[in-house]
Amino acid sequence: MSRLIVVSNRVAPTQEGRPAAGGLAIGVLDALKESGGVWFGWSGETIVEPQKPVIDVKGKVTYATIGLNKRDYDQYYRGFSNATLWPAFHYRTDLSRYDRQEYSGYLRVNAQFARELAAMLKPDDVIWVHDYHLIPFAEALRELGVKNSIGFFLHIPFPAPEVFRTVPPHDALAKALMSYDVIGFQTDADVQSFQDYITREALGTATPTQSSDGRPAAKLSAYGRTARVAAYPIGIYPDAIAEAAELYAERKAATSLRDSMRGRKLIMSVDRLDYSKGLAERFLAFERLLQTSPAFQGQVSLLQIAPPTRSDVQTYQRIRQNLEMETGRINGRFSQLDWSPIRYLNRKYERNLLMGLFRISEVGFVTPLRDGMNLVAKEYVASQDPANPGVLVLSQFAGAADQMPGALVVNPFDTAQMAEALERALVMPLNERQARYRDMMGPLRKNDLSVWRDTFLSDLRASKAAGAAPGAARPTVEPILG
Ligand code: GDG
Repeated sequence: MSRLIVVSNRVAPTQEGRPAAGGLAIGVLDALKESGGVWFGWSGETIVEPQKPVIDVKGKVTYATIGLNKRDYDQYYRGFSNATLWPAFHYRTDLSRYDRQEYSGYLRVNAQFARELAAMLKPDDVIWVHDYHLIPFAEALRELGVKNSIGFFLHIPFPAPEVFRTVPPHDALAKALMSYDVIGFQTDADVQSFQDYITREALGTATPTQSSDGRPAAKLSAYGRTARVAAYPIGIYPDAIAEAAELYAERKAATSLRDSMRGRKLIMSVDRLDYSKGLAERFLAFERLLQTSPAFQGQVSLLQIAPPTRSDVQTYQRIRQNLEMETGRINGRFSQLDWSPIRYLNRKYERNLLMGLFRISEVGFVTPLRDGMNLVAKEYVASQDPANPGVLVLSQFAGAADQMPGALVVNPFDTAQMAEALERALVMPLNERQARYRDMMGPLRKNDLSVWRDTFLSDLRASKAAGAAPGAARPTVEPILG
């Protein structure tokens, strides 16, 4: 089998089993180990002197990581990726800013990464690029003469064309995406949005076709290029999570939380501290529950774990201040001498422990305003005790909503509806909770993380057989994006 080259902004920790290694890292690593290959990306470090990629070989997998200088970090990562694309793709056009210099930096880093990777490629390598930081990566490789199959998976939503058009270089970004052979999205709605842009704005064409496993896909043509697009909803390994949850629910950290609840019920949320996750709206819904159904006062707490991310981006500092204020206000309003309604923990926890905490909580409250998929929703369900499962309250704007038929689905902009769903979840009879849990575990097992990875990779490998001519991966021209 040809080698797999994975390219992502951050490369997962090279030591397996470390708490930081999330599901995605594990899923991608399995594939790399099977076929052998390279994982290439930013090291997470900012550097002063330019450097070549640092190579770390572990068995069949080579990790190649490269530092970014301060200007590249500011323009490519903090700027265009996280202050333009991330908010716009999550429908927060009010928070999305555009700066030409940052966009140039974004193109420059993509071109630099492409040059470094091109030097490492073999002609039949299959390249899988991840996420919004790297949209122009294939185009930059093609400009260097690379002819290998290149696929792209977008982990975040692809917005409706009207919203995408608010990003000034939308046309260049869509054209760059069309340099990939296969473009994968989380949901059918994301595929449709991209297809709508290509057919309506770029005046391209879309022909229905099928994925290698018979699922619907489309062949898009525009800008003189052709690409296949389809939805590949990312999954988890539910049985491994269930096992970890069972074990960690009995560890000291989880049992002391349970003891501290003294028979009260627990609603639990875990999110990176991000405005797309709807934390403030969620706190308001919980406040409303306490206000409209006072019997719950003193009887239920909301545990919100929110590790900070991108804390040097200004909008992230503002959301943190706002949440601290809301927590203080709500706790000040309702706390009793021996009970406070919200426990807000602004730090990271070991992943397995989170699964244990999910297991001992009665409600999983997952209400992003927009989310590509949302793995926490899936992890919450997989962590439950089948004999006494908790209830998932889930936003209709998470990609996961399509796949979680047993969830209480809510609109995160409707505070009253969220409060009602919380109440319903807190009093739901055991037989209904069990039925809802079973309705979700079946699909979670059937579409686990290996299905996501294998269907994407088999479509990518098939795309080569279907047309793209294999060629030498030798740089033939200088990149124009210097
Ligand atoms: C992007 C898209 C899409 C959370 N806190 C801690 C911790 N986590 C883990 C969770 C979960 C992961 O991080 C978060 O994944 P999500 O899917 O919920 O959200 P994003 O980080 O925004 O991910 C999203 C995803 O990519 C995959 O395609 O689903 O839509 O936005 O696994 O458990 N892990 C540890 N400590 C924490 O405190 N170790």
